[in-house]
Amino acid sequence: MMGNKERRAVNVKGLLKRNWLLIATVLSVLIGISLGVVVRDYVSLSHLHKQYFGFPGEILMRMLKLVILPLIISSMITGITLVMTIKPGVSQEAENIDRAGTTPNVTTVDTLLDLLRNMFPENLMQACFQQYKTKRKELEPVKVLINTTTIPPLATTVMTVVENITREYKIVGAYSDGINVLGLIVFCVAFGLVIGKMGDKGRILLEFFDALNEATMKLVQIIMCYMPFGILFLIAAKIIEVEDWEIFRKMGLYIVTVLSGLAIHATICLPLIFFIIVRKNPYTFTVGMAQALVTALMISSSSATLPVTFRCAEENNRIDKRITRFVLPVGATINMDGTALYEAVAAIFIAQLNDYPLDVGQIVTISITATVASIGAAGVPNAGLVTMVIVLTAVGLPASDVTLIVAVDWLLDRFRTMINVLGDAYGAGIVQKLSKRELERMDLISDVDVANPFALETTLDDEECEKKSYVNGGFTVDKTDAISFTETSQF
Ligand code: 7O9
Repeated sequence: MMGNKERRAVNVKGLLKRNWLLIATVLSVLIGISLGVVVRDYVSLSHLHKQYFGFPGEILMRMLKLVILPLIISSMITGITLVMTIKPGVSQEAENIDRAGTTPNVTTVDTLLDLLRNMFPENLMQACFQQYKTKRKELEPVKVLINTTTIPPLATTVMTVVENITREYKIVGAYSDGINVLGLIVFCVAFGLVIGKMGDKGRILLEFFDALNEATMKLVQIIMCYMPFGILFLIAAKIIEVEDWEIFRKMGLYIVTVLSGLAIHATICLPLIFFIIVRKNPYTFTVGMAQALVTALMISSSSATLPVTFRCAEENNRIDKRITRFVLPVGATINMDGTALYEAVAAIFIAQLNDYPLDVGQIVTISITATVASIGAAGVPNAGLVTMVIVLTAVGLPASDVTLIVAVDWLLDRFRTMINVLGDAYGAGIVQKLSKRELERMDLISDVDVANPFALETTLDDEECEKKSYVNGGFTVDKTDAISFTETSQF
């Protein structure tokens, strides 16, 4: 018999073993902060040396970004077989898309058109590293004759010439740096659907992308071992780099407001939606995502966190690969709860600074534009500033006021990214629940279904099964029992 003490020791050991990466990451954050503070206070580094100091962190970012492309391409192509059957009426953002009114601002029109243009890239290779962005060029001002009046006694004609009444612009297209994610996603969805329809001929491509996905995930596993070290230097370098700490005191209330909003969203709103639909403990789910959340907080990019999000969702929260492969990349691209919330709070803050009273209509406008802007952000080069300007101009606030919040943006970016990642993960959990039937149906017919080559684990409960025996992937399963089986790939 094992004593209580021994059992506890084994428990702790098991806990450490299972969560060593998470523990190492959290420790590295703490060490990084201390190292940063010490170096900042006691060592005077030149600007150049500060940049050298952040080198190990830079390598981490490069490695994470490296795997994004093969990861999303292979995921999207192999994971979309469910697109036809799922009706993803999940996120609250989706409702807002329909209601989004037009804003009178001209750059908003261009931004929206760019979004559509980017969905159809003219060159697939180029889409891997460049996006299209409209630039406007003003043409020579035109003098326009607007009024001709004849004064009767003199019979003279007076002409009023108004200068610059019509400003003419022309659109000059240009490409700028950044992955055209929307374009790639649209292409991969179409490509995946076509492969799925091709039957036997498409099988080789499906196998290819599936193998690519597996291989990429293996790489991610290796990269994650380097993560604690990289994060340590990433955070230390950031602390050394920031010069103006006073600003945090001045903007304290604003920071607290944004953080409280994000906290309420993460601990009440999202878990509530999750619980209502999935009927499982949302906080266990959040704990399962911990590694991804810490990563997001440290690197402030939900796309670079994507590889880690995949691992947490699949390994800890047991979300089906067919769901994560579709939902997570799309989520990382368009579902940014944290960003939407942040932009709305920022706009209201700026209005208050300007003593600009906002009525209910304007606050609704801010919420809707902030949501739409956050959905489109990934399709817009220099998105951070551009989307904020769109929100401000929508209610008539001066766009130049974004400079007021830029100083603390890097800090808030970390937190809103964390919420963005959490929102994506919850989305995947909810979609999994909503498409349970479709998943099970696909499992049953997978013998004849070419488009479902993945090894997966599924639990069927008896009320949802028809009462007859069937054969599946070499297993004979009696459906009258509650069964849990692992189905092997048919390839
Ligand atoms: C935040 F799907 C992927 F992984 F391929 C993918 C690749 C790139 C998805 C998105 C992107 C991308 O470029 N996204 C992007 C996001 C581009 C510009 C701005 C933002 C907004 O970022 C958030 C914010 O600033 O609030 C936040 N930092 O979630 O990453």
